[in-house]
Amino acid sequence: MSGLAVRFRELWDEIAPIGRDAHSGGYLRYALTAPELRLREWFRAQADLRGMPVSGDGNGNLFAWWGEPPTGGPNTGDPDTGGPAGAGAVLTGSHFDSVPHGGAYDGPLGIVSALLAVDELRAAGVTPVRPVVVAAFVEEEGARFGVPCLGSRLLTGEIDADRAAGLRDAAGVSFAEALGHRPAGADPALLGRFAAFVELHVEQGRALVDADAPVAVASAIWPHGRWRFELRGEGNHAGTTRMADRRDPMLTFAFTVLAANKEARLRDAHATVGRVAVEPNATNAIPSTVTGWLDARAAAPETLDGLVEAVRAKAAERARRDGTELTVTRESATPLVTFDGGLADRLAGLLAAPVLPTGAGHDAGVLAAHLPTAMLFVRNPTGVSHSPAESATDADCAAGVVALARVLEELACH
Ligand code: HGY
Ligand code: MN
Ligand code: MN
Repeated sequence: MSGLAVRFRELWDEIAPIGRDAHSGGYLRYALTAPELRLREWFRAQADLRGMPVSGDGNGNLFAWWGEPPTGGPNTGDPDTGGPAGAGAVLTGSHFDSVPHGGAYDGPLGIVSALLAVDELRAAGVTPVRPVVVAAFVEEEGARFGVPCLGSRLLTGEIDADRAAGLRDAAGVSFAEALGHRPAGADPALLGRFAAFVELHVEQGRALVDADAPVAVASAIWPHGRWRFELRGEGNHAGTTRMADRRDPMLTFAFTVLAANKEARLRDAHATVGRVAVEPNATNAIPSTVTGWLDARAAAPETLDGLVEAVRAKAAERARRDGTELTVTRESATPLVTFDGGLADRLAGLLAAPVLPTGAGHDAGVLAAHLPTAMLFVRNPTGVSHSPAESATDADCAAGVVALARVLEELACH
């Protein structure tokens, strides 16, 4: 195994146990909970070992600076001096948080690889002429507070700080309470210091396996979003209520899930209902309410719109038949992201790597609307993600570090 693969494994093994569920082998690293807070402390310690000062933006995002960090200011920007501190910085990194029982690599691989890429450049005697900044974005998965890419949406102003502050987890804890303060919101001064963002991420599919390549460059992110389907009926006794007398929201919900699956297949799109809440959630009680979340994604915006509208219409039609009431609420949406073509082509040429679209959302998808942004994917032999089965070999992770180091050298060191 190469020296870099050994160094990767050593660093990786420092975080691998953190938040890992012994039963499933998956990770329970929800934003700002104990495991993720431990990872944030690990990140600060690693940055400290490298002499990289860590700044925050008041939204829960962390930034480790190789080169001159900004000073002062409410978040970390420095509007008073307006100084170029950190001007033209190249941002990299990713997120630590996971979906419930998620894989080890989704997020942390981008952060560990960025730290190792800095090590590689330093070992080669390379010094950046513009700062290289490693980010740890908060709540990328939206697994705790329900809005994905919450940290990067706050930084860029794509979500209102008051709305974010009031988001609550399943235990009723607000984001502001978990953060310890109201999030600071948009930080244009800090954002303006970044000339580009490059996020390395484990591939969430098998395209690199099929291409027999360890690393790819991203071309686009499918438009996608989350819609909450709330169905209200009449709670009643499972044993004494005749079938004809029921107003059962579970029946409407079941039909809605089948409709989502069919409408997605008809459009070559993706529809998933992986989360449901039932009240009162008792074996011998007809539910009073059933709430399900639709995750819908498609290659084109109009296909996505058509899919969601078709599912909503079919659910509403079924609700009328079942005597139930339906409310559909969009909780988050990400438009089609087309990464900076010039940057993608430049990196694909530099790395001799294939260029791939993805159906997965990322902080890079949010930042792409605000600064030149690129993504690197690292091969995942199983192609599976958001599951303990997610994987990557140390050799491919090392190849990802080498690729990221070359990109950072290209963007920040000349
Ligand atoms: O849901 C997604 O696509 C991403 O993993 N947050
Ligand atoms: Mn994910
Ligand atoms: Mn991710």
